[in-house]
Amino acid sequence: MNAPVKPEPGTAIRAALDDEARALGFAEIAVTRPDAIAAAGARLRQWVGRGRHGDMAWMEGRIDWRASPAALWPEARSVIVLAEPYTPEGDPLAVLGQPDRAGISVYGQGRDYHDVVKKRLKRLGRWLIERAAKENLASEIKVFVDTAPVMEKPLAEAAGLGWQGKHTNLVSRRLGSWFFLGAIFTTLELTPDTPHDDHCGACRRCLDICPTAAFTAPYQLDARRCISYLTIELKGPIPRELRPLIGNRIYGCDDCLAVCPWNKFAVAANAAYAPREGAEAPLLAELAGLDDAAFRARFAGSGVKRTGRGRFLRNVLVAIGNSGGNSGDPRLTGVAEAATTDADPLVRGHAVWALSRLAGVARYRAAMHADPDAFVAEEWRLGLAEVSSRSQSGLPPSSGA
Ligand code: B12
Ligand code: SF4
Ligand code: SF4
Repeated sequence: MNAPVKPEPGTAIRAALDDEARALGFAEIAVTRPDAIAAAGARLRQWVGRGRHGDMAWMEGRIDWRASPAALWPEARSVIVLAEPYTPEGDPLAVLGQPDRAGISVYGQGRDYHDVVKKRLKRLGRWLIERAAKENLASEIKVFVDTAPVMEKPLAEAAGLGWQGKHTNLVSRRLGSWFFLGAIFTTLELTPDTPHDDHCGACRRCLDICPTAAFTAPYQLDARRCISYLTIELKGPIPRELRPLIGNRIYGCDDCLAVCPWNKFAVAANAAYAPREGAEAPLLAELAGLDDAAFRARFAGSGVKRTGRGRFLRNVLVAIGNSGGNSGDPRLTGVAEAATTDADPLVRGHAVWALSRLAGVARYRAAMHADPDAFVAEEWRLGLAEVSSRSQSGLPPSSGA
Protein backbone atom coordinates (compact mmCIF):
# COMPACT_ATOMS: atom_id res chain seq x y z
CA MET A 1 0.00 0.00 0.00
CA ASN A 2 1.26 3.52 -0.88
CA ALA A 3 1.99 5.89 2.00
CA PRO A 4 -0.58 8.77 2.18
CA VAL A 5 0.62 11.88 0.33
CA LYS A 6 1.56 14.57 2.85
CA PRO A 7 0.18 17.94 1.74
CA GLU A 8 2.73 20.66 0.93
CA PRO A 9 3.14 22.97 3.96
CA GLY A 10 1.99 25.89 1.76
CA THR A 11 -1.26 24.07 0.97
CA ALA A 12 -2.07 23.40 4.63
CA ILE A 13 -1.29 26.99 5.59
CA ARG A 14 -3.37 28.27 2.71
CA ALA A 15 -6.52 26.54 3.96
CA ALA A 16 -6.02 27.87 7.48
CA LEU A 17 -5.24 31.34 6.11
CA ASP A 18 -8.58 31.51 4.32
CA ASP A 19 -10.40 30.63 7.54
CA GLU A 20 -8.44 33.18 9.55
CA ALA A 21 -9.06 35.96 6.99
CA ARG A 22 -12.79 35.37 7.14
CA ALA A 23 -12.71 35.19 10.94
CA LEU A 24 -11.06 38.62 10.94
CA GLY A 25 -13.89 40.03 8.82
CA PHE A 26 -12.51 39.97 5.26
CA ALA A 27 -15.18 38.93 2.78
CA GLU A 28 -12.83 37.38 0.23
CA ILE A 29 -9.24 36.23 0.03
CA ALA A 30 -7.25 35.02 -2.97
CA VAL A 31 -3.59 34.40 -3.76
CA THR A 32 -1.42 35.07 -6.79
CA ARG A 33 2.25 35.17 -7.77
CA PRO A 34 4.26 38.43 -7.77
CA ASP A 35 5.02 38.02 -11.49
CA ALA A 36 1.38 37.62 -12.53
CA ILE A 37 0.64 41.16 -13.81
CA ALA A 38 3.13 41.86 -16.59
CA ALA A 39 0.42 43.14 -18.98
CA ALA A 40 -0.92 45.57 -16.35
CA GLY A 41 2.57 46.98 -15.83
CA ALA A 42 2.88 47.72 -19.54
CA ARG A 43 -0.56 49.39 -19.57
CA LEU A 44 0.34 51.49 -16.54
CA ARG A 45 3.38 52.86 -18.37
CA GLN A 46 1.21 53.69 -21.39
CA TRP A 47 -1.42 55.36 -19.16
CA VAL A 48 1.14 57.52 -17.40
CA GLY A 49 2.89 58.21 -20.73
CA ARG A 50 -0.38 59.69 -22.04
CA GLY A 51 -0.66 61.92 -18.98
CA ARG A 52 -3.93 60.35 -17.82
CA HIS A 53 -2.81 60.43 -14.19
CA GLY A 54 -2.98 64.27 -14.24
CA ASP A 55 -1.03 65.81 -11.38
CA MET A 56 -0.78 62.56 -9.37
CA ALA A 57 3.00 62.72 -9.77
CA TRP A 58 3.38 59.87 -7.28
CA MET A 59 2.09 57.54 -10.02
CA GLU A 60 5.24 58.34 -12.04
CA GLY A 61 7.68 57.88 -9.18
CA ARG A 62 8.69 54.28 -8.46
CA ILE A 63 6.85 53.16 -11.60
CA ASP A 64 9.11 50.07 -11.90
CA TRP A 65 7.94 48.91 -8.48
CA ARG A 66 4.33 49.68 -9.26
CA ALA A 67 4.51 47.81 -12.57
CA SER A 68 6.12 44.74 -11.03
CA PRO A 69 5.65 43.41 -7.48
CA ALA A 70 8.70 41.20 -8.11
CA ALA A 71 10.81 44.36 -8.55
CA LEU A 72 9.27 45.98 -5.47
CA TRP A 73 10.28 43.04 -3.25
CA PRO A 74 12.33 40.36 -5.04
CA GLU A 75 12.08 37.93 -2.09
CA ALA A 76 8.26 37.85 -2.24
CA ARG A 77 6.87 34.53 -3.44
CA SER A 78 3.12 35.07 -3.00
CA VAL A 79 0.67 37.96 -2.97
CA ILE A 80 -2.44 37.59 -0.82
CA VAL A 81 -5.27 39.90 -1.87
CA LEU A 82 -8.19 40.68 0.42
CA ALA A 83 -11.56 42.34 -0.09
CA GLU A 84 -13.42 44.36 2.50
CA PRO A 85 -17.01 45.39 1.65
CA TYR A 86 -18.42 48.90 2.21
CA THR A 87 -21.80 48.40 0.53
CA PRO A 88 -24.18 51.36 1.16
CA GLU A 89 -27.56 50.62 2.72
CA GLY A 90 -29.57 53.09 0.66
CA ASP A 91 -29.30 54.55 -2.84
CA PRO A 92 -26.00 56.49 -2.92
CA LEU A 93 -27.18 58.54 -5.91
CA ALA A 94 -30.33 59.88 -4.20
CA VAL A 95 -28.45 62.95 -2.87
CA LEU A 96 -27.76 64.08 -6.44
CA GLY A 97 -31.39 65.25 -6.62
CA GLN A 98 -30.95 67.57 -3.60
CA PRO A 99 -28.95 70.57 -4.93
CA ASP A 100 -28.68 72.36 -1.58
CA ARG A 101 -26.96 69.32 -0.07
CA ALA A 102 -23.54 67.76 -0.61
CA GLY A 103 -22.86 64.33 -2.03
CA ILE A 104 -19.97 62.64 -0.21
CA SER A 105 -19.17 59.34 -1.90
CA VAL A 106 -19.91 56.22 0.12
CA TYR A 107 -16.28 55.45 0.80
CA GLY A 108 -15.78 58.87 2.36
CA GLN A 109 -18.74 58.62 4.72
CA GLY A 110 -17.36 56.07 7.18
CA ARG A 111 -13.97 55.66 8.82
CA ASP A 112 -10.86 56.07 6.66
CA TYR A 113 -10.45 52.67 5.01
CA HIS A 114 -6.68 53.02 4.91
CA ASP A 115 -6.58 52.76 8.70
CA VAL A 116 -9.22 50.06 9.00
CA VAL A 117 -7.92 47.72 6.30
CA LYS A 118 -4.27 48.17 7.29
CA LYS A 119 -4.95 47.23 10.92
CA ARG A 120 -6.71 44.06 9.84
CA LEU A 121 -4.00 43.20 7.28
CA LYS A 122 -1.34 43.51 9.97
CA ARG A 123 -3.26 41.16 12.25
CA LEU A 124 -3.59 38.60 9.49
CA GLY A 125 0.09 39.02 8.59
CA ARG A 126 1.19 38.41 12.19
CA TRP A 127 -1.02 35.33 12.34
CA LEU A 128 0.55 34.04 9.11
CA ILE A 129 4.10 34.39 10.42
CA GLU A 130 3.21 32.50 13.60
CA ARG A 131 1.34 29.79 11.70
CA ALA A 132 4.26 29.28 9.30
CA ALA A 133 6.67 29.06 12.22
CA LYS A 134 4.68 26.07 13.51
CA GLU A 135 5.60 24.33 10.23
CA ASN A 136 9.23 25.41 10.76
CA LEU A 137 8.92 27.88 7.89
CA ALA A 138 10.57 31.25 8.27
CA SER A 139 8.52 33.98 6.62
CA GLU A 140 8.37 37.70 6.17
CA ILE A 141 5.45 39.87 5.14
CA LYS A 142 4.69 43.40 3.93
CA VAL A 143 1.18 44.82 3.97
CA PHE A 144 -0.22 47.32 1.45
CA VAL A 145 -3.40 49.28 1.12
CA ASP A 146 -3.74 51.92 -1.56
CA THR A 147 -0.85 54.26 -0.81
CA ALA A 148 2.11 52.00 -1.71
CA PRO A 149 3.41 51.51 -5.29
CA VAL A 150 1.33 48.39 -5.84
CA MET A 151 -1.33 47.78 -8.52
CA GLU A 152 -3.98 46.24 -6.33
CA LYS A 153 -6.71 45.75 -8.96
CA PRO A 154 -4.65 43.72 -11.47
CA LEU A 155 -3.25 41.64 -8.60
CA ALA A 156 -6.76 40.98 -7.32
CA GLU A 157 -7.86 40.05 -10.83
CA ALA A 158 -4.89 37.70 -11.29
CA ALA A 159 -5.72 36.09 -7.94
CA GLY A 160 -9.30 35.44 -9.07
CA LEU A 161 -11.00 37.77 -6.60
CA GLY A 162 -13.02 39.29 -9.45
CA TRP A 163 -12.35 41.06 -12.73
CA GLN A 164 -11.57 44.66 -13.68
CA GLY A 165 -14.90 45.86 -15.01
CA LYS A 166 -15.38 48.41 -17.77
CA HIS A 167 -15.29 51.08 -15.02
CA THR A 168 -11.77 49.73 -14.29
CA ASN A 169 -12.56 48.79 -10.68
CA LEU A 170 -12.71 45.22 -9.50
CA VAL A 171 -16.13 43.59 -9.72
CA SER A 172 -17.04 40.29 -8.15
CA ARG A 173 -19.99 38.00 -8.69
CA ARG A 174 -20.13 37.62 -4.92
CA LEU A 175 -19.50 41.24 -3.81
CA GLY A 176 -20.52 43.48 -6.72
CA SER A 177 -18.43 46.69 -6.92
CA TRP A 178 -18.50 47.90 -3.30
CA PHE A 179 -15.31 46.66 -1.73
CA PHE A 180 -11.83 47.87 -0.86
CA LEU A 181 -8.69 45.93 -1.61
CA GLY A 182 -5.66 45.23 0.52
CA ALA A 183 -2.60 43.07 -0.14
CA ILE A 184 -0.07 41.10 1.86
CA PHE A 185 3.20 40.17 0.15
CA THR A 186 4.98 37.20 1.70
CA THR A 187 8.12 35.16 1.22
CA LEU A 188 6.02 32.01 1.69
CA GLU A 189 5.07 29.83 -1.27
CA LEU A 190 1.28 29.63 -1.02
CA THR A 191 -1.02 27.79 -3.40
CA PRO A 192 -2.23 30.41 -5.93
CA ASP A 193 -5.81 30.72 -7.19
CA THR A 194 -6.92 30.94 -10.80
CA PRO A 195 -7.98 34.19 -12.49
CA HIS A 196 -11.61 35.13 -12.95
CA ASP A 197 -13.41 35.57 -16.30
CA ASP A 198 -14.77 38.98 -17.30
CA HIS A 199 -18.54 39.05 -16.78
CA CYS A 200 -19.33 42.54 -18.13
CA GLY A 201 -20.67 41.15 -21.38
CA ALA A 202 -22.55 43.74 -23.46
CA CYS A 203 -23.34 45.90 -20.42
CA ARG A 204 -22.03 49.50 -20.52
CA ARG A 205 -24.06 51.13 -17.77
CA CYS A 206 -21.00 52.47 -15.94
CA LEU A 207 -19.61 54.04 -19.12
CA ASP A 208 -22.87 55.72 -20.05
CA ILE A 209 -23.66 57.22 -16.65
CA CYS A 210 -20.30 58.93 -16.11
CA PRO A 211 -21.15 62.67 -15.74
CA THR A 212 -17.83 63.87 -17.15
CA ALA A 213 -17.28 61.28 -19.91
CA ALA A 214 -14.09 60.17 -18.18
CA PHE A 215 -13.85 56.81 -19.96
CA THR A 216 -11.86 57.02 -23.18
CA ALA A 217 -12.92 53.43 -23.98
CA PRO A 218 -14.29 50.50 -22.02
CA TYR A 219 -11.74 49.55 -19.31
CA GLN A 220 -9.85 52.83 -19.75
CA LEU A 221 -10.17 55.91 -17.60
CA ASP A 222 -8.74 59.37 -18.05
CA ALA A 223 -8.33 60.31 -14.39
CA ARG A 224 -8.10 64.01 -15.32
CA ARG A 225 -11.85 64.01 -16.03
CA CYS A 226 -12.91 61.76 -13.16
CA ILE A 227 -14.78 63.56 -10.35
CA SER A 228 -12.98 61.43 -7.81
CA TYR A 229 -9.66 62.85 -9.06
CA LEU A 230 -11.01 66.40 -9.44
CA THR A 231 -12.46 66.55 -5.92
CA ILE A 232 -9.83 64.54 -3.99
CA GLU A 233 -6.49 64.36 -5.77
CA LEU A 234 -6.29 67.58 -7.77
CA LYS A 235 -4.58 70.25 -5.71
CA GLY A 236 -5.20 73.38 -7.75
CA PRO A 237 -8.28 74.89 -9.39
CA ILE A 238 -10.84 72.59 -11.01
CA PRO A 239 -10.93 73.25 -14.79
CA ARG A 240 -13.80 75.64 -15.49
CA GLU A 241 -15.36 73.49 -18.22
CA LEU A 242 -15.67 70.51 -15.86
CA ARG A 243 -17.17 72.40 -12.89
CA PRO A 244 -20.78 72.36 -14.14
CA LEU A 245 -20.58 68.58 -14.69
CA ILE A 246 -19.66 67.85 -11.09
CA GLY A 247 -23.10 68.72 -9.71
CA ASN A 248 -23.13 68.49 -5.92
CA ARG A 249 -20.47 65.76 -5.60
CA ILE A 250 -17.96 67.23 -3.17
CA TYR A 251 -15.81 64.21 -2.32
CA GLY A 252 -15.43 61.36 -4.81
CA CYS A 253 -18.11 59.94 -7.04
CA ASP A 254 -20.12 56.71 -6.94
CA ASP A 255 -22.05 56.82 -10.20
CA CYS A 256 -20.15 54.17 -12.16
CA LEU A 257 -20.05 51.79 -9.21
CA ALA A 258 -23.66 52.30 -8.19
CA VAL A 259 -25.16 51.27 -11.53
CA CYS A 260 -23.30 47.97 -11.80
CA PRO A 261 -25.85 45.13 -11.99
CA TRP A 262 -23.53 42.82 -10.04
CA ASN A 263 -24.24 44.88 -6.91
CA LYS A 264 -27.40 42.87 -6.39
CA PHE A 265 -25.07 40.28 -4.88
CA ALA A 266 -23.20 42.76 -2.67
CA VAL A 267 -22.88 41.76 0.97
CA ALA A 268 -23.32 44.01 4.03
CA ALA A 269 -20.57 46.50 4.80
CA ASN A 270 -18.05 46.07 7.55
CA ALA A 271 -19.40 48.06 10.55
CA ALA A 272 -16.46 50.53 10.41
CA TYR A 273 -17.88 51.96 7.18
CA ALA A 274 -21.29 52.92 8.57
CA PRO A 275 -21.85 56.59 7.69
CA ARG A 276 -20.69 59.00 10.37
CA GLU A 277 -23.13 61.53 11.71
CA GLY A 278 -23.54 64.39 9.26
CA ALA A 279 -21.74 62.61 6.41
CA GLU A 280 -24.87 61.69 4.49
CA ALA A 281 -26.19 64.64 2.51
CA PRO A 282 -25.00 67.56 4.72
CA LEU A 283 -26.19 71.06 3.83
CA LEU A 284 -23.79 72.95 1.55
CA ALA A 285 -24.33 76.17 3.52
CA GLU A 286 -23.22 74.45 6.71
CA LEU A 287 -20.05 73.03 5.10
CA ALA A 288 -19.14 76.39 3.56
CA GLY A 289 -19.02 77.86 7.09
CA LEU A 290 -16.30 75.49 8.35
CA ASP A 291 -13.05 77.10 9.40
CA ASP A 292 -9.87 75.03 9.59
CA ALA A 293 -10.40 73.80 13.16
CA ALA A 294 -14.06 72.95 12.56
CA PHE A 295 -13.17 71.13 9.33
CA ARG A 296 -10.56 69.02 11.06
CA ALA A 297 -12.78 68.24 14.03
CA ARG A 298 -15.70 67.28 11.82
CA PHE A 299 -13.69 64.94 9.57
CA ALA A 300 -11.15 63.49 12.04
CA GLY A 301 -10.71 59.76 11.33
CA SER A 302 -12.39 60.05 7.93
CA GLY A 303 -10.73 60.03 4.50
CA VAL A 304 -12.26 63.45 3.80
CA LYS A 305 -9.76 65.23 6.05
CA ARG A 306 -7.02 64.29 3.58
CA THR A 307 -8.10 67.00 1.16
CA GLY A 308 -7.55 69.72 3.74
CA ARG A 309 -10.01 72.60 4.22
CA GLY A 310 -8.94 74.54 1.10
CA ARG A 311 -9.66 71.79 -1.43
CA PHE A 312 -12.78 70.75 0.46
CA LEU A 313 -14.22 74.28 0.39
CA ARG A 314 -13.23 74.55 -3.29
CA ASN A 315 -15.47 71.53 -3.95
CA VAL A 316 -18.29 72.86 -1.78
CA LEU A 317 -18.26 76.12 -3.74
CA VAL A 318 -18.40 74.29 -7.07
CA ALA A 319 -21.47 72.46 -5.74
CA ILE A 320 -22.95 75.78 -4.60
CA GLY A 321 -22.35 77.17 -8.09
CA ASN A 322 -24.28 74.20 -9.43
CA SER A 323 -27.13 74.56 -6.93
CA GLY A 324 -29.30 76.90 -9.01
CA GLY A 325 -32.51 76.11 -10.79
CA ASN A 326 -36.03 75.94 -9.45
CA SER A 327 -35.22 73.87 -6.39
CA GLY A 328 -32.04 75.81 -5.53
CA ASP A 329 -31.67 77.63 -2.23
CA PRO A 330 -31.39 81.39 -2.97
CA ARG A 331 -29.51 81.89 0.33
CA LEU A 332 -26.52 80.11 -1.22
CA THR A 333 -25.83 83.22 -3.32
CA GLY A 334 -24.96 85.03 -0.09
CA VAL A 335 -22.82 82.09 1.04
CA ALA A 336 -20.83 82.26 -2.21
CA GLU A 337 -20.49 86.03 -1.90
CA ALA A 338 -19.15 85.77 1.65
CA ALA A 339 -16.56 83.19 0.56
CA THR A 340 -15.08 85.61 -2.01
CA THR A 341 -13.16 87.15 0.92
CA ASP A 342 -11.84 83.83 2.32
CA ALA A 343 -8.15 83.78 3.28
CA ASP A 344 -7.42 80.94 0.82
CA PRO A 345 -7.21 82.01 -2.86
CA LEU A 346 -8.34 78.54 -4.00
CA VAL A 347 -11.56 79.05 -2.04
CA ARG A 348 -11.97 82.67 -3.17
CA GLY A 349 -11.57 81.78 -6.85
CA HIS A 350 -14.22 79.06 -6.74
CA ALA A 351 -16.49 81.32 -4.68
CA VAL A 352 -16.29 83.90 -7.47
CA TRP A 353 -17.25 81.22 -9.98
CA ALA A 354 -20.19 80.14 -7.82
CA LEU A 355 -21.33 83.76 -7.48
CA SER A 356 -21.11 84.25 -11.24
CA ARG A 357 -23.49 81.30 -11.67
CA LEU A 358 -26.01 82.42 -9.05
CA ALA A 359 -26.04 86.23 -9.02
CA GLY A 360 -27.46 88.76 -11.46
CA VAL A 361 -25.13 91.29 -13.05
CA ALA A 362 -25.91 94.07 -10.54
CA ARG A 363 -25.18 91.92 -7.51
CA TYR A 364 -22.05 90.46 -9.09
CA ARG A 365 -20.68 93.91 -9.94
CA ALA A 366 -21.45 95.18 -6.45
CA ALA A 367 -19.49 92.26 -4.92
CA MET A 368 -16.46 92.74 -7.19
CA HIS A 369 -13.20 93.81 -5.59
CA ALA A 370 -9.53 93.74 -6.53
CA ASP A 371 -7.76 90.54 -5.55
CA PRO A 372 -3.97 90.22 -5.22
CA ASP A 373 -4.02 86.62 -6.48
CA ALA A 374 -3.80 86.26 -10.28
CA PHE A 375 -6.08 83.19 -10.38
CA VAL A 376 -8.81 84.89 -8.35
CA ALA A 377 -8.55 88.12 -10.36
CA GLU A 378 -8.97 86.09 -13.55
CA GLU A 379 -12.04 84.35 -12.10
CA TRP A 380 -13.61 87.78 -11.41
CA ARG A 381 -12.91 88.84 -14.99
CA LEU A 382 -14.24 85.64 -16.59
CA GLY A 383 -17.24 85.62 -14.26
CA LEU A 384 -18.15 89.18 -15.20
CA ALA A 385 -18.03 88.29 -18.89
CA GLU A 386 -20.40 85.37 -18.29
CA VAL A 387 -22.83 87.25 -16.04
CA SER A 388 -22.93 90.13 -18.53
CA SER A 389 -23.52 87.93 -21.57
CA ARG A 390 -26.25 86.07 -19.71
CA SER A 391 -27.89 89.36 -18.79
CA GLN A 392 -27.64 90.67 -22.40
CA SER A 393 -29.27 87.54 -23.73
CA GLY A 394 -32.07 87.91 -21.17
CA LEU A 395 -31.21 84.71 -19.31
CA PRO A 396 -31.78 84.78 -15.54
CA PRO A 397 -29.06 83.67 -13.14
CA SER A 398 -29.45 80.10 -11.98
CA SER A 399 -31.13 81.13 -8.74
CA GLY A 400 -32.17 84.14 -6.70
CA ALA A 401 -30.17 87.32 -7.27
C1 B12 B 1 -4.85 56.15 -8.72
C2 B12 B 1 -6.14 55.64 -8.12
C3 B12 B 1 -7.31 56.32 -8.44
C4 B12 B 1 -7.35 57.39 -9.53
C5 B12 B 1 -7.31 56.70 -10.91
C6 B12 B 1 -8.36 55.56 -11.03
C7 B12 B 1 -7.98 54.43 -11.96
N1 B12 B 1 -9.00 53.81 -12.52
O1 B12 B 1 -6.81 54.14 -12.14
C8 B12 B 1 -8.69 58.12 -9.18
C9 B12 B 1 -8.38 59.28 -8.25
C10 B12 B 1 -9.47 58.66 -10.38
C11 B12 B 1 -9.42 57.03 -8.40
C12 B12 B 1 -10.79 56.98 -8.28
C13 B12 B 1 -11.48 56.00 -7.59
N2 B12 B 1 -10.94 55.05 -6.81
CO1 B12 B 1 -9.03 54.70 -6.71
N3 B12 B 1 -7.22 54.12 -6.65
C14 B12 B 1 -6.15 54.51 -7.27
C15 B12 B 1 -4.97 53.63 -6.89
C16 B12 B 1 -4.13 54.36 -5.84
C17 B12 B 1 -4.06 53.20 -8.06
C18 B12 B 1 -4.84 52.67 -9.29
C19 B12 B 1 -3.94 52.52 -10.48
O2 B12 B 1 -2.91 51.86 -10.41
N4 B12 B 1 -4.30 53.17 -11.61
C20 B12 B 1 -3.49 53.15 -12.80
C21 B12 B 1 -4.24 52.51 -13.98
C22 B12 B 1 -3.25 52.31 -15.13
O3 B12 B 1 -4.68 51.30 -13.54
P1 B12 B 1 -5.98 50.51 -14.00
O4 B12 B 1 -7.27 51.18 -13.82
O5 B12 B 1 -5.78 49.23 -13.27
O6 B12 B 1 -5.71 50.36 -15.54
C23 B12 B 1 -6.12 49.19 -16.18
C24 B12 B 1 -7.14 49.38 -17.26
O7 B12 B 1 -7.00 50.63 -17.84
C25 B12 B 1 -6.81 48.19 -18.13
N5 B12 B 1 -6.73 48.48 -19.55
C26 B12 B 1 -6.05 49.42 -20.19
N6 B12 B 1 -6.23 49.29 -21.50
C27 B12 B 1 -7.01 48.23 -21.68
C28 B12 B 1 -7.49 47.67 -22.84
C29 B12 B 1 -8.28 46.53 -22.74
C30 B12 B 1 -8.80 45.95 -23.98
C31 B12 B 1 -8.58 45.98 -21.46
C32 B12 B 1 -9.41 44.75 -21.32
C33 B12 B 1 -8.08 46.58 -20.31
C34 B12 B 1 -7.31 47.72 -20.45
O8 B12 B 1 -5.51 47.70 -17.77
C35 B12 B 1 -4.92 48.60 -16.87
C36 B12 B 1 -4.01 47.84 -15.93
O9 B12 B 1 -4.71 46.89 -15.17
C37 B12 B 1 -5.70 52.36 -6.28
C38 B12 B 1 -4.97 51.67 -5.13
C39 B12 B 1 -3.79 50.86 -5.64
N7 B12 B 1 -2.64 51.07 -5.07
O10 B12 B 1 -3.97 50.05 -6.55
C40 B12 B 1 -7.05 52.95 -5.81
C41 B12 B 1 -8.30 52.09 -6.00
C42 B12 B 1 -8.27 51.55 -7.40
N8 B12 B 1 -9.39 53.05 -5.91
C43 B12 B 1 -10.46 52.59 -5.38
C44 B12 B 1 -11.69 53.29 -5.28
C45 B12 B 1 -12.72 52.73 -4.32
C46 B12 B 1 -11.92 54.43 -6.08
C47 B12 B 1 -13.26 55.16 -6.28
C48 B12 B 1 -14.47 54.26 -6.37
C49 B12 B 1 -13.43 56.20 -5.14
C50 B12 B 1 -14.64 57.08 -5.28
N9 B12 B 1 -15.83 56.64 -4.88
O11 B12 B 1 -14.55 58.20 -5.68
C51 B12 B 1 -12.99 55.91 -7.63
C52 B12 B 1 -13.41 55.07 -8.84
C53 B12 B 1 -13.13 55.72 -10.16
C54 B12 B 1 -12.90 54.68 -11.28
N10 B12 B 1 -13.90 54.45 -12.11
O12 B12 B 1 -11.81 54.09 -11.34
C55 B12 B 1 -10.27 51.14 -4.91
C56 B12 B 1 -10.99 50.19 -5.87
C57 B12 B 1 -11.49 48.91 -5.21
C58 B12 B 1 -12.01 47.96 -6.24
N11 B12 B 1 -13.05 47.21 -5.90
O13 B12 B 1 -11.49 47.88 -7.34
C59 B12 B 1 -8.68 51.02 -4.93
C60 B12 B 1 -8.14 49.65 -5.30
C61 B12 B 1 -8.21 51.40 -3.50
C62 B12 B 1 -8.38 50.26 -2.50
N12 B12 B 1 -7.31 49.87 -1.84
O14 B12 B 1 -9.44 49.73 -2.30
N13 B12 B 1 -8.55 56.11 -7.91
S1 SF4 C 1 -16.18 57.92 -10.42
FE1 SF4 C 1 -17.73 59.24 -11.41
S2 SF4 C 1 -16.57 60.67 -12.70
FE2 SF4 C 1 -15.16 58.98 -12.11
S3 SF4 C 1 -15.33 57.51 -13.79
FE3 SF4 C 1 -16.86 56.88 -12.26
S4 SF4 C 1 -18.77 57.92 -12.89
FE4 SF4 C 1 -17.08 58.92 -13.99
S1 SF4 D 1 -21.74 48.33 -14.93
FE1 SF4 D 1 -21.72 46.70 -16.50
S2 SF4 D 1 -19.95 47.18 -17.79
FE2 SF4 D 1 -19.70 48.34 -15.89
S3 SF4 D 1 -18.45 47.04 -14.58
FE3 SF4 D 1 -20.61 46.56 -14.08
S4 SF4 D 1 -21.12 44.84 -15.43
FE4 SF4 D 1 -19.24 45.73 -16.23
